[in-house]
Amino acid sequence: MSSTTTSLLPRYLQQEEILAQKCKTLISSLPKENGWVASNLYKYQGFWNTPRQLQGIMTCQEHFEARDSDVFLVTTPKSGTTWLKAIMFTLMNRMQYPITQEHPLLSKNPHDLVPFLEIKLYVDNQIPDLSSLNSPRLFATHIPFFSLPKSVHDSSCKFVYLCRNPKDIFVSLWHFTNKLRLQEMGTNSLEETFDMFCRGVTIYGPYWDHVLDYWKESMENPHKVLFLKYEDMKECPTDNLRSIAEFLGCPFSNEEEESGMVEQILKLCSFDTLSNLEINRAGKLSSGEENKAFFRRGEVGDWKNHLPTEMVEKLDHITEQKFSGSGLEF
Ligand code: PAP
Repeated sequence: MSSTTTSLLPRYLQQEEILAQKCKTLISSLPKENGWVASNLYKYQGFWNTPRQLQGIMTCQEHFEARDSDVFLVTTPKSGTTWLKAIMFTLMNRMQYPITQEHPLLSKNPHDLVPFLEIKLYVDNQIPDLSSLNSPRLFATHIPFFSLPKSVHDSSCKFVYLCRNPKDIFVSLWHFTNKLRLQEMGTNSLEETFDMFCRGVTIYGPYWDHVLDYWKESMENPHKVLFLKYEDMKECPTDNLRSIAEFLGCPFSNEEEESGMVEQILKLCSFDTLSNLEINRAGKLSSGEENKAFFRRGEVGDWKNHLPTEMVEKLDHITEQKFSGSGLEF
């Protein structure tokens, strides 16, 4: 693709051409597969990445300086990142931004309020100055546990990890990536992408390895990693929100409980509220993705409407095998 054509593409579709030489050299030696959207995927430290994402991980591994008070919201893609970003932003900033008509979530997409480290702050070789941010700083990331910057491992920061049933993740990711493809690229077939998902070849995949590394850490260090499931959040959002608040050391006071703050936060962050806002119906992220692509159905079990029995059996079998003995199940 020529550089003129490349510059007309949304940032998320830009490929190897825009990388710094250091990253180009590295990826030339890495295992490679076709990507789901446009670019290739490269396997780095055991996980698959697009070129931009990989460069962002490397830059952030080199330059990010953690603080003990930092909070990381971690997910594997399509686990409910957008929802959890909305919830944690609202929770942690509830003094500064009470729930009024002026609340930032009403005019900004959650991805613009809680930036991803590797695909926003450190993307495209940027090295942001994050030193002036007030503590506790809230960052999001999809980076696998063992690829996190060393300063993060050396600090006593906290992680809230959200995972989701792999069948719903796969269906959500299949829809999402097809939406991001340009019309002339056509859509990926369910079969082809299913095969890749099962082989672990998906952004930040293998899914199971991502989840397991954080799960094990949460078992060993429950004060460091709070491990949540999308399905539990849907079933009992109030309990989960209270757990997040306690884990982060900002539990709801009696007055807040009595004023109905827990319910108000959940209503503001609900799929219905967020997906119907103008900003999320018509806006775009700076990287070019349409905000509405992050709001599809927001339900548990939509896989039943998409996956034939053989796919369900195969995915269940892989999940049972991978999670066997870990205590984690769906
Ligand atoms: P990301 O990891 O790429 O940022 P993420 O937000 O995890 O994406 O995935 C979007 C999924 O969360 C979508 O699921 P679906 O395809 O099964 O519908 C989206 O609908 C769902 N989602 C977005 N916002 C909410 C919300 N407020 N409540 C519940 N689910 C939500």
